[in-house]
Amino acid sequence: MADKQMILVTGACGQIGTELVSALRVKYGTQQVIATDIRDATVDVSLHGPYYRLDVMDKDALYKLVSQHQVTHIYHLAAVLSATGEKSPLTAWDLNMRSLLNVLEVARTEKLKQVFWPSSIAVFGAKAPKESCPQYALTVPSTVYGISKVAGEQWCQYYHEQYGLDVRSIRYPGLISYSAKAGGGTTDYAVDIFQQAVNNSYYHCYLLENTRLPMLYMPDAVRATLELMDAPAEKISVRTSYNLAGISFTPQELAAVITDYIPDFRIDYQPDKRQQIAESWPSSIDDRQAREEWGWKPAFDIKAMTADMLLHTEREVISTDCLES
Ligand code: AKB
Repeated sequence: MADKQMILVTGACGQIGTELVSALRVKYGTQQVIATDIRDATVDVSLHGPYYRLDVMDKDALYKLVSQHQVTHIYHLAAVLSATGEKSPLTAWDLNMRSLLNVLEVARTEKLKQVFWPSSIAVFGAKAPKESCPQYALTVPSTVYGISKVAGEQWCQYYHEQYGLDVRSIRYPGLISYSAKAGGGTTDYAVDIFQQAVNNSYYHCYLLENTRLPMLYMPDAVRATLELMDAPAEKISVRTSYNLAGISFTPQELAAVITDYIPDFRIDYQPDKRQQIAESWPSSIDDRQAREEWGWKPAFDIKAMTADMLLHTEREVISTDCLES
């Protein structure tokens, strides 16, 4: 039996939130998971449990919800991603940092049991190794999103060391899912390509064909998150954020696997500004520490992920009214 938890999720209508909220509700009970987002709820998160509109920049509103519902755990997912962040760097910095500090402060003062906060492979930049990028490689990012993730990781560690807050984090690679749109990231092509392949047998890719990036299928990402949060505290030595690896591939390799299912699928390549961001990131990640400390192991390879994505993309309509996160 899972411990009694009262969980609040920010950015619940986003790509991770949509699936994480469902998984948390299955695990802890529908009424135990309060989904929040700045926008109107999507059907997925509102029909199946409590939903509140919350701007996590509004510290008072956050405090109010936490105390009204006796929240014990927060999964803080609301964020501006890499590509959108470059369009408005100061807004991205402000949103990503201030919202995290609001969450850490409410967790500290209200004595919450745990906080989860997603970091990203975007913490790495040109000074980190491209292949099998280690846990403790240099983090000198080139995007404001990456800068906010490096700073956020340090704040998480600070709250753990200074106040004993049990805050845990994963450096997600590009996430691939069918329930909600990806929004504003550099790795979004690996989601959009499936919609376009199914509907038009054609995809115009904004990255070059040989751009290899670390990716992870959403069921693996959700399981990793739950497993990290469940792990005994003494197993968690990284209080910044854990490297996590799943599948590394190029647009050309992904297109080749899609062609096995949709033989007339065609792709062409025209790099835009996101190419530069992608080139600043590692192409594969060394996640030994997560494997050794809390038993992380991905289940999906590129073939299994593609088969599952195509199966669900055919059947489901992707909702378009989600916040990016
Ligand atoms: C992005 O592309 O910005 C995100 C990420 C890798 O964190 N998907």
